Amino acid sequence: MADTIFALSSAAGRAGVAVVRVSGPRAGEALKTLSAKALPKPRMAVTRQLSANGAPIDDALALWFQGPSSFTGEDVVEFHVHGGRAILAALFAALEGMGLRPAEAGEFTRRAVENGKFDLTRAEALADLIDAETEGQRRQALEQYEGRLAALYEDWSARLLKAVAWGEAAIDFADEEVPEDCGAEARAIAAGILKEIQAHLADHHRGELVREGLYLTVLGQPNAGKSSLVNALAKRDVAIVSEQAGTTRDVVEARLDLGGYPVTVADTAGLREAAEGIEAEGIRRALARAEAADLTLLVLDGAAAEPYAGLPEDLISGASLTVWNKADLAGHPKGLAISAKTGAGLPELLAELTALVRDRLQSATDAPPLLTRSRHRHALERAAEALTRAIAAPEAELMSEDLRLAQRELGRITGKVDIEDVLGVIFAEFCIGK
Ligand SMILES: Nc1nc2c(ncn2[C@@H]2O[C@H](COP(=O)(O)OP(=O)(O)OP(=O)(O)O)[C@@H](O)[C@H]2O)c(=O)[nH]1
Ligand SMILES: [Mg+2]
Repeated sequence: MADTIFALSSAAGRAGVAVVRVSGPRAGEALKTLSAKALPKPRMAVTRQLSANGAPIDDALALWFQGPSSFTGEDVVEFHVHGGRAILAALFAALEGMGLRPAEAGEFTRRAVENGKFDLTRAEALADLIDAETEGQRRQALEQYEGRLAALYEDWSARLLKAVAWGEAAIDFADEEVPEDCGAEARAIAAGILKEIQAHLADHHRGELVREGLYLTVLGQPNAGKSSLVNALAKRDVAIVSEQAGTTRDVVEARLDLGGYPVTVADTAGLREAAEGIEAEGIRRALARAEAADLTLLVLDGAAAEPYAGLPEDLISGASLTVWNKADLAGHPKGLAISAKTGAGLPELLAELTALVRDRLQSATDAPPLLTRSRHRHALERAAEALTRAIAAPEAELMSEDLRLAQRELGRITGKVDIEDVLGVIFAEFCIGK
């Protein structure tokens, strides 16, 4: 039997209220002992004075969740105490004194998964929801937490189970009279699922990028105003600005929220040919960043005599967006004219950047849920490989083996791999009296 664990579930530090969660078979006993009263009705908030060995700890709000109707599926108690360090220390000491154990990271959610409260994709979504910094991340995480991704994978899994069952039948009853061609049925189902998995994989990593954020690299000649622009976009002084050409050497990063999506913008060293030493290393880093970036923003000096001098041709033509800076100086605004100094044109630039980011990351509201983790991607890739082999397999045995493999990979994503399921479907669907 599981032991009983406890942890501070709200953020650490001084706060108005702190929530301490207790989960496990002795959770109810903890509440009874500390409050010296009987358990309240489940899910009803009550006030209780908590004390240990006759010494009061705090006046708390207490909630009793009788398993399995709780977050973890076990008996759970929540103490809402005043959020002071000494109160928490006293409460934790009392709980430990009763033989309860501090929880490990993620242990409540892990127990919830183990008790079938949710699958792994929903547990991961919970982590994403807590980490979400932008609207787009929050929406995606919430959608996954509500089980849309789990439903998609479980649908494939359920259909694949039928294919596995047909495959088993093709082996078991190869020499007998069975009405359908079991092998062909299995292949047809596998082909249908394979097509859907391939479409799901061909998503340009949108869901993963929403979680992790896009990388935007700012490039241009020395003194073009790249650092000034990055500071203006970040609304704080992240990079040093000076009239000296070659000021920025290292890559300097700032996080932006563009249209609800996270973007890491990188300021880089100005590009010029006659650079040496540290500056040359800075340029090497700038070019490496440009290579790895999802988007590049080319900043040209609109007041310069030769605004393109020293810039590699492929960076000029390959830039996601080009802006002409120092519009306040130059009397000849070209293209998208901005001034990092006065702020002129920045709203237009932000709108253009946001459109680029949305174009990469946004999906239609009625679109199927996106793949959000490389863990899922790897499992789906292996499932697709197994399905491809299964469809082409010359013998029922080989086909079946690969169908099972694909099934196991899907089961890995949701955390449900169970051979009993296969047997259940075989008996339910075929009704062959054996
Ligand atoms: N008038 C005017 N000056 C600007 C503008 N943007 C930047 N500057 C000035 O141009 C000079 C260079 O700006 P930085 O932002 O350091 O340029 P950079 O591209 O980061 O330069 P490096 O780091 O050397 O590659 C500074 O003196 C800025 O004040 C602008 O829009 N208008
Ligand atoms: Mg700079």
